[in-house]
Amino acid sequence: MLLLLLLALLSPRAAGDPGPRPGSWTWTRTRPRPSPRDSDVYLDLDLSSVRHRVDTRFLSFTIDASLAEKERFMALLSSVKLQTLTKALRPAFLRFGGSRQDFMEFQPGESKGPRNLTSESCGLTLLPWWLEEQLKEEWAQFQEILIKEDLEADYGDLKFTATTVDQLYSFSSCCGLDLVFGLNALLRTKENSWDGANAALLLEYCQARGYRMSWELGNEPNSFRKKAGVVVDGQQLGRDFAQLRELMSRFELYRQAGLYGPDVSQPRHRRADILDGFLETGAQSIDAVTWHHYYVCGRDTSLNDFLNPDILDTLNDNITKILEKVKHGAPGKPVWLGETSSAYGGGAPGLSNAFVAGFMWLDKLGLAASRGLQVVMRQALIGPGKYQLVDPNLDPFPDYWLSILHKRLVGRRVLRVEMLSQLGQGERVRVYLHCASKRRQTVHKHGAVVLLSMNLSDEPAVLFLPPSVSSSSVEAFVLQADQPGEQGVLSRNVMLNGVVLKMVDDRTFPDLRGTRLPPADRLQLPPFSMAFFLFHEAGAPACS
Ligand SMILES: *[C@@H]1O[C@H](CO)[C@@H](O)[C@H](O)[C@H]1NC(C)=O
Ligand SMILES: *[C@@H]1O[C@H](CO)[C@@H](O)[C@H](O)[C@H]1NC(C)=O
Ligand SMILES: CC(=O)N[C@H]1CO[C@H](CO)[C@@H](O)[C@@H]1O
Repeated sequence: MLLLLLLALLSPRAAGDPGPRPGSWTWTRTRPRPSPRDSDVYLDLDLSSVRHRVDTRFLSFTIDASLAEKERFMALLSSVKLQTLTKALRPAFLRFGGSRQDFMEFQPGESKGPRNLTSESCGLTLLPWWLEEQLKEEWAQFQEILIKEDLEADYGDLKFTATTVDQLYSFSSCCGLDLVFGLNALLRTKENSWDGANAALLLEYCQARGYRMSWELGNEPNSFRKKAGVVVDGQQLGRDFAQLRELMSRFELYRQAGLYGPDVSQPRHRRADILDGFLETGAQSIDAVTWHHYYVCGRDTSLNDFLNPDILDTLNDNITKILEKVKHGAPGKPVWLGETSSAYGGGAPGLSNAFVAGFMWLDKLGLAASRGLQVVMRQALIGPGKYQLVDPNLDPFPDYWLSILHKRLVGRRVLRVEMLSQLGQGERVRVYLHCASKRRQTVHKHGAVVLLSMNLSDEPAVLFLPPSVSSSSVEAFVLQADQPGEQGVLSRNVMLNGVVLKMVDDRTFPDLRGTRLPPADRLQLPPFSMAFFLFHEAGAPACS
């Protein structure tokens, strides 16, 4: 069943008019429709067939391995506040990796942590507030050193102990996440094949402790030359993965465990060519093909880039390229964005942690699902740089709030929605459609769907709804910066339906309910806004 959604535009405002205030979005009752204009946007929805089904852990995230550079910072993972925020993002994978993973060596030793993790032992290991305050302060300073190391791609060897592994596992297990551990691929023999001896020690330790987890090997192997003066070609890397798979098969706990790779950078010039060779020899060994993506360089970008639909579209081209390679080299393998964010090099100061970063994040989530990518791992939950989900004080950045709404509202089934015309507007309105999350009771009973939408420009847009959807009640979750206008998007505060989002205390979330709206035939999407519109009684056959 194809339905038409008509999206019309309000007439342009007079110059000098500051425009509607943030939070001033309104629900408009049915009025006679204006006749279609050149600038009208028609959306074509298909509520009857499932286009793709993504993983239950679609929205996942990473911890950058740099957190382990000083073991004491791993204790930050025992923060009450961080665990509260993280639990709300389950189910998800937690990938531990990044540039430093290929310089890390495990030093087995006695473990101090509790052997069996129960909800009681999770409670016991929480960090006392005074220690948390002290660590956060030191961590904020230490980040500067880490960022400098990253800039210079200057990494020293890094030894990590059982304590690091215990704290990482305890965090992921207490928060209900599935841990993916990135092993060092730069431990190599004279013949330039992978030396798995150190990994064997780690697997032994983890099995003895009963840690259920999955594995990766190597981070952005296409830049090993730059980082370490070592060249590993794709076919050799594939053989290294086969060797790791063989190693895993010797451990009862890891015989069936996941192995993901090769975590190559996004396709640019010939950089992704390593993927072709890798798939020739390594495709059998892996459960998903992983690659990384950033839109721009953090030191060389601008607000315009963050609001530019052409830049958002480059991800689509990258996905096409990767899917082509996988179709040829490993047909049917799931494809994951194994590490991704707005800007590489630690993010863009003032942008990657501001409200405006949400356009890249929400568009990436929508686009990746619509192309059938199974998992998207956000760099990073916590770490150095500007693109984290929480700040050095462990308070949420705007993208955290966007993530939590996505997790709560958006289901696994991806539906088709297309724009039939948007004359001359450069796709500044972007929409994606999913069945609502299973957590919403209305999805089975009434075929509830959720429309992900954003407006990248400075004028309000009106969404006209087709009859089937317009007879449904709507729950609207409209996100805006707490400051008006184009500069307002640089704010680090985000409002949900006009109210700034902020934790009540370390264990208590603010009200994240939407605004219930009566059925009507149009919705207003304010300037520079993102929104989830949940249609409770859409009756989508694909969702019931
Ligand atoms: C701890 O785990 C082991 C093995 O997983 C199990 O046999 C044992 O009963 C557990 N002990 C407690 C106290 O839960
Ligand atoms: C991938 O995206 C980047 C920008 O992020 C672009 O420079 C590059 O050309 C794209 N590659 C392909 C193959 O589309
Ligand atoms: C709010 C809004 O519409 N701003 C933009 C929303 O999208 C339309 C259609 O592309 C643009 O014309 C508006 O400027």
